[in-house]
Amino acid sequence: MTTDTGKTPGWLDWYAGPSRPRFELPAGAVDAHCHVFGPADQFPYAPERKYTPCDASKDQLFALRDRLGLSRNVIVQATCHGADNRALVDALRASGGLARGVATVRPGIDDAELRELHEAGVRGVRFNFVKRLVDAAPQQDLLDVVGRIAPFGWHVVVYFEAADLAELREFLLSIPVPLVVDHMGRPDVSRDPDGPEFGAFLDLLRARPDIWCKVTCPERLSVGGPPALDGEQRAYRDVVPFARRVVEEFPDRVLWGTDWPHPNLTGHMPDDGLLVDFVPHIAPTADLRHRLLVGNPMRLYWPDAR
Ligand code: 0GY
Repeated sequence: MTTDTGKTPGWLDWYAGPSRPRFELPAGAVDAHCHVFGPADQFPYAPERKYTPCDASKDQLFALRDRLGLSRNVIVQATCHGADNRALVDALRASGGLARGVATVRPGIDDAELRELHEAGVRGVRFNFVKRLVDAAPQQDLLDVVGRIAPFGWHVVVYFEAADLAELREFLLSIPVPLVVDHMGRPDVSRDPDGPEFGAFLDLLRARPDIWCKVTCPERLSVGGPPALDGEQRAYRDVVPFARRVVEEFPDRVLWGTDWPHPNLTGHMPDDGLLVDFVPHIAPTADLRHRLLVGNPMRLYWPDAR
């Protein structure tokens, strides 16, 4: 439920003053999943939104990037801005080439608008199937969007929950451009990583070599809760077997990101520094970490960079 004047009741603000990670990121590391929200007085939230967040500006995002030791961002359009990509484009333009974007577009968008998005740094569109976040869009509308963006060489980022994969699988596999799946398809991590639910997700990744996976959001997926701040990195341990499985089987098509400013979390707001410290648990070798944090996102979003 949202109000016109303020944040959704119970909204948790992002964590100011995150710790500096103990894990030293490789040079050139990319935060491949993060958002900007507003500021609302400049970039109002969409009337059809399902929540009203706190503002989280481009400057605050870039400050986080620098504090954590990251080099680049992939900014993903969040549902609270609907298909109004102005805040996203503003952030991309201000980034000096250090950010790429994933937009939300409707089928009626014209080529001039798509070109403008491309020039700003957009390289994909997001299809959100999470029922609490959006009203369902007809699949034909989504395929029409795919037809429009394919000539630009863009991909489709998909966000769905594990319970909906069986119903979506055929449609997802029919999308004729690369796919990037958010947050490992949101597994229920209280289940067995070797069980049928996560097995179905791994089978989706096996079905096509151009399906990528974000091994993101341990703070969202964990049922074990936040880290015990006892000097050892114990955070989100229940997510490790899932993420590690994906990283080890698909090392060349995994991406990592903070998900800052962490919309719709209940319970706790993560310290983004600890999210960086989580990386070595899911990518246990320097080679895997380099692919996850640098090589893969650069290949997908900055293929021309040297
Ligand atoms: C995320 C997760 C969420 C929200 C959105 O676009 C969005 O509103 O993606 C969520 O609530 O799970 O990736 O930021």
